[in-house]
Amino acid sequence: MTLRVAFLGYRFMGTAHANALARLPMFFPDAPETRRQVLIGRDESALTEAADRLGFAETATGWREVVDEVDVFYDLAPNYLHADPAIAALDADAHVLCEKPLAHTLDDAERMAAAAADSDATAAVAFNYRFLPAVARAKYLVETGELGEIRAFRGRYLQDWLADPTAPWSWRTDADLAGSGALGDLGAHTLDLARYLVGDVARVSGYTRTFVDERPDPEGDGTQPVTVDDAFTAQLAFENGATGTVEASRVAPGRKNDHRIELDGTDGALRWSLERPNELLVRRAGARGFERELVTDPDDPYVDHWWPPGHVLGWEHSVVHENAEFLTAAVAGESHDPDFQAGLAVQRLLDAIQRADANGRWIEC
Ligand code: SOE
Repeated sequence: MTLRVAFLGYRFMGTAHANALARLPMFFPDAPETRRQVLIGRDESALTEAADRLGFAETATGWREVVDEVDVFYDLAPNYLHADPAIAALDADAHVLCEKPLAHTLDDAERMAAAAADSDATAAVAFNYRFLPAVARAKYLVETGELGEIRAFRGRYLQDWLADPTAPWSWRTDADLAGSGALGDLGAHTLDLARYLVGDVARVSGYTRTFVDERPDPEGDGTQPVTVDDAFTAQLAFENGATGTVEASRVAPGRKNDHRIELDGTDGALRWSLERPNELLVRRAGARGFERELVTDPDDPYVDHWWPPGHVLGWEHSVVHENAEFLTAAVAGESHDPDFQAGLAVQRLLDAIQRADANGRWIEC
């Protein structure tokens, strides 16, 4: 059976997911077959150009009429457009992959998780960094006890595309449309990895800052207010007693897409950075320091699908792997990990960090 797929949205992540669907038959021949059926957007001429480029058969300017016509619905729209389309698609029994963060508000995330729990369809939230070979290997090292009991998580995600105060206003800088700034856009990924690798979080602190409070209006001569954070820091207290620190910024000069995580355990430690995505630095029991492990062997997660040993993989591949896992789970009638419950758990952390900041105290999660 060929799955009919619709995408809501066709910019960065629309291109990334269309690329993933195009790669699957070549590199993951066991993954379900898909047809890129309908591309949904508002601007008809941009939509037609994108549909041609991304390989979609049809276009539509509204999502309501499409959800009943497809088997799989990808919500790649701005955050405020996640809840209603995704819920309608699940109600129509379409499988849903929704970009992160799950929603722009905790209320919407709760509605989405409830709709997913009531539906037989598979609901996935796109925390794609889990599907990089090095991160999957880190999970394996934690689960097999190589690091011992995890005592500390450190994560940070830094970018600089808003460091320039003349960088334009967009939906990503507006709280009503995005929910939050660096916190939800970048921190959501890191918080998901914290939960994935260490476990549930019991309480958080939080500090958010907006350094540039208005930006040029891309459609006019004036400016628009910035109502989200440019940067945040937070402390996490995990339920298992581990400590955690998380930081993200979109105003960190020279940092293009610098996502790092570190774990300390009783028997070992590890460090990973997206700037060197194929390397894990691992300190094993008894060693003096960290050793560099290249995660590019055929027995490393996903690597056997691609090139001979040492022919490195990158960010793009994480999205291909994520799609292979999601579509396989959907056809098998199984849940995908991370699902909407995992998206909701991260949304609760985003909300708690904002409340911790507003109240100047730790918040129980
Ligand atoms: C923001 O700049 C962004 O595109 C995020 O939205 C993505 O989730 C991240 O992977 C890269 O940066």
